[in-house]
Amino acid sequence: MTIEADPTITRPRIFSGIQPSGAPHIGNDLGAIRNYVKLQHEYEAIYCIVDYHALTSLHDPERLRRQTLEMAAALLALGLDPERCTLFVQSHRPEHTELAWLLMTVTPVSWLERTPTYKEKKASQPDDVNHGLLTYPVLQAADIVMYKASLVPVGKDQAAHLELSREIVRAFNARYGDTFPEPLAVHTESPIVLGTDGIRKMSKSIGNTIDIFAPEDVLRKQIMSMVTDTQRILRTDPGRPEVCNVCQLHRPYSADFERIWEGERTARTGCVDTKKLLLARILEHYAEPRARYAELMDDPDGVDRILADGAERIRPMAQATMTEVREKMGLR
Ligand code: AQP
Repeated sequence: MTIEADPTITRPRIFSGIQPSGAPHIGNDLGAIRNYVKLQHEYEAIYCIVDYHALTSLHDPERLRRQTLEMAAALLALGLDPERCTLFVQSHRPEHTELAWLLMTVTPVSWLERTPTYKEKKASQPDDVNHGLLTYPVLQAADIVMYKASLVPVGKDQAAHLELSREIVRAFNARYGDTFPEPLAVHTESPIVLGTDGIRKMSKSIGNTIDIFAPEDVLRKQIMSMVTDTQRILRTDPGRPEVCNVCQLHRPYSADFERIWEGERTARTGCVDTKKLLLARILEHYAEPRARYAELMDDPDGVDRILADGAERIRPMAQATMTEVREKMGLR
């Protein structure tokens, strides 16, 4: 079935999930969240804070509760509009875990064992290789197909997971008949944002982030500690903006980034100047969201209401999918 064939779908649907790992960093925003905001105007957009996924690594109940609130407040502060999109918490729609179980029965274990993230997590938390780490991509596939989403705005780091979702959809459709569309990833112009080390992707677990909602002194420390062009030793050495992560980050935040790059190339400006300017531009860019985030964090009940409304709004879609899937799989 193509998504156009479903009469309940008026605009193509998109879905994306984000872990409640606290307030987001600029990699989350540049790689995914700014697409969430943009696409809510063009699509029927559903966004989910994936707390079940977070349980595979986070076992502190208070922290999980707080971080879920922080992520919700952050997404709203960055521009998600509950009138234009649906924002909800994964565990508020228990259909997700039921569908994940059903999809597991069409997913060979070998597909899951070869997932790069599973291998990375096994190495990074060797004392906690829980079953959820292995089946994480199946739950992710369930999240997406529950709403028959055709597009998934994500960063490039999610490419392998999305490909696996497509394989799971193909396996299900082949066994039980056309049911789910194969989801396609949509990327922003910055699909992989490098961290402050300038080498690895910006990531909370690595600790190389620039945190959008952190106090100004923390942001200053994060930006001033960034690794620049390692071949530029002296202040008078010409810089190479193509390889300097500070220069690269000016591109999304500074309309005059070419002038800034020229300053680096000619050694008119030094790395410290370029970092200070980046801090100023990032603070300017996020001034409104930062103020709005503080307001939302002061009103947790208001945020909870938005999340509860979201979960309720999509209940009929989730239930319709489960009825169809149970029927097709032969469950009475
Ligand atoms: N560095 C990045 N560049 C581009 N996109 C990124 N995303 C994450 N990091 C980058 C995208 O942000 C969305 C949410 O990702 P997530 O749910 O994995 O959130 P996170 O746990 O906060 O992201 P981290 O910090 O990257 O997680 P860990 O520490 O687990 O490595 C996704 O669409 C992702 O692609």
